[in-house]
Amino acid sequence: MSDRRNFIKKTSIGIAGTIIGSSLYSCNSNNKNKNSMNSIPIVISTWKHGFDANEKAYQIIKNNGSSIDAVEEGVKVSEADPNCHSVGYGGWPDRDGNVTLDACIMDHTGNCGSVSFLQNIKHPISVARKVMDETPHVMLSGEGALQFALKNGFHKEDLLTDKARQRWEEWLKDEKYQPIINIENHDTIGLLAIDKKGDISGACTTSGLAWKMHGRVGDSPIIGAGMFVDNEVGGGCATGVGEAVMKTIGSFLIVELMRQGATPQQACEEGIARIVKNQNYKEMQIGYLAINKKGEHGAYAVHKGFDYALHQNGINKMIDAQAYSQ
Ligand code: SD4
Repeated sequence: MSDRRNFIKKTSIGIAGTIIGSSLYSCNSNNKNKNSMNSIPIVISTWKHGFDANEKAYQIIKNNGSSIDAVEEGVKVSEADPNCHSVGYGGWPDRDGNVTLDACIMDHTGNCGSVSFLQNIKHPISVARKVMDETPHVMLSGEGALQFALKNGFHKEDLLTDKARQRWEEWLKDEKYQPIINIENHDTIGLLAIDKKGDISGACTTSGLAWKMHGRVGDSPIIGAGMFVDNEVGGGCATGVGEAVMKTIGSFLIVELMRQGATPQQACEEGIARIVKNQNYKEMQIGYLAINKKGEHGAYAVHKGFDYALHQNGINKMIDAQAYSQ
């Protein structure tokens, strides 16, 4: 027992060192987000369209529903919205004109499911949920994910809207692949929720970066990169250039930092610090959200312009995240 105590003590000191170190990279390092309260239930999600997703998720929780149902139904609102250009129906396509979708979901027991490179299915998050609930696997991809979806009652649909097709045709004129900060990649939804019982779940769903190579998969369906929850600790989710998040396993990192005592805000700032340390952050946006078991939250981005929706104490509101680069 005393050995274990010593181990925990040493580990905490190690991690505290890491957090202090992060302030070298992150000039805005705060212990706590000024909008953070410790109260549950809570629903939090990325970007403006998160507002409507939060409404749906909170309704479910308010009516004594579970966080796993809340996160799935919440992000489905964005998946069905043709004006969300990085999620589901209406998403900008890859460089060959295909809308390809990535999604993952995780519940309070650590169970999770995911789909990647899925085409023609409007609600990839629900296919991910089916993978979680009804298969021995975590992740299905491409044609296999599509066949699984069709066998489970999902229908094929054309997800490329006229607007997305026009935008793609414009892009074809000079075929320049360069994600634009807060513009091309501003729509992925990551949503985290704690229900009345205190159980934490998360979901993340996207059509990925516009004009990506055909077959490219980002962070959003990767458990631990695009999203991760641990019911003892909290949850994290990511938006932005997925390659940067995958290289640092961002959401898992955030949850592990909170496990060792970081506040959600410190954890998000350290997540961004790990990215800006080694990567050309000037050209890309990444935003993180985190919640802990108490219902406190954190948010941080590489650049200004990342906002998120917070539903807590019965009020749903938009908040601008702080950023590393001013
Ligand atoms: C991706 N992370 O595919 C996603 C894109 C995104 O807001 O988050 N857009 O890399």
